[in-house]
Amino acid sequence: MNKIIFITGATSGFGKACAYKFAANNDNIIITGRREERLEELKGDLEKKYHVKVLSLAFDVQDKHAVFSVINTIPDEWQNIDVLINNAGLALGRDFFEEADLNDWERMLDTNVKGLLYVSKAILPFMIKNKKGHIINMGSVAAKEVYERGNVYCASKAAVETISASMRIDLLRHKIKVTAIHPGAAETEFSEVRFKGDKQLAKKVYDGFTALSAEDIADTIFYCASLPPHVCINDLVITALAQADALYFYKE
Ligand code: NDP
Ligand code: 8X3
Repeated sequence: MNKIIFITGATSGFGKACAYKFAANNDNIIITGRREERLEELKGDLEKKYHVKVLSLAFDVQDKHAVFSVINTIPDEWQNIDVLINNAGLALGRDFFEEADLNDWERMLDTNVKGLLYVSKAILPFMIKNKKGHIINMGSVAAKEVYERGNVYCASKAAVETISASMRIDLLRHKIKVTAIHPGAAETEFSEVRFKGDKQLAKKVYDGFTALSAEDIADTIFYCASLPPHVCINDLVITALAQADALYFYKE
């Protein structure tokens, strides 16, 4: 197809699975994240397996100046971005409101909300110029229901849902699609990050049921991005069969 796909958080989980999915479709991929060595390894593998072009850009989405200076200097041949996948994000901690760490709250808001805003604002001029584009924002079931000790993570994803709805309205006149995807529990590095490296605690999250995989989410995003130009999936919730919403699971 040879579209250009810009993915934040491509060093792991959903973002990395998206890079493989779109590369397998012959699309050219801009992969981003903070861990440069992982980006270089992924770039090498995608180029070797799929013979597509890959541009790797290492930056922290929390760093406003880095976001704008990196994106503003993208080489000309990479500027016709067709799809932006705003996926970089994280949960930090699972604590009662009064016990939660302020630094965790700030990092979640800076990454999940402000980072998404910076990247979108930096890329939009390219899409507006081309009068086409598709922004896919990573929400969560945590945007739909608040759960105990989810406080600011849930709020950050509710913000992603609202920002997506607002973008969709404001970008209508530019013919830019906006899709928000809200996954339930998916086994990636997400819980290891949330529990700050405690692998046992992270693994327990997925005990007793078959969680979603990163590939399930990549397949869904690919589907949303492959619809005819006049069709847009606005808001999509996807969970494992064993999960009804953010709160209810059937575990064996
Ligand atoms: P992973 O931890 O596997 O991947 C997270 C990705 O985000 C990594 O590539 C990481 O890259 C990147 N990232 C995190 N912080 C930053 C930052 N400050 N700047 C740039 N990149 C950053 O988790 P998932 O793939 O599961 O999560 C992806 C998204 O999906 C997140 O927004 C998450 O909230 C959401 N989500 C996850 C669910 C799940 O159950 N797994 C369910 C619902 C939503 P690096 O560390 O190299 O910077
Ligand atoms: C990640 C899924 O249930 O941990 O957004 O909030 S959950």
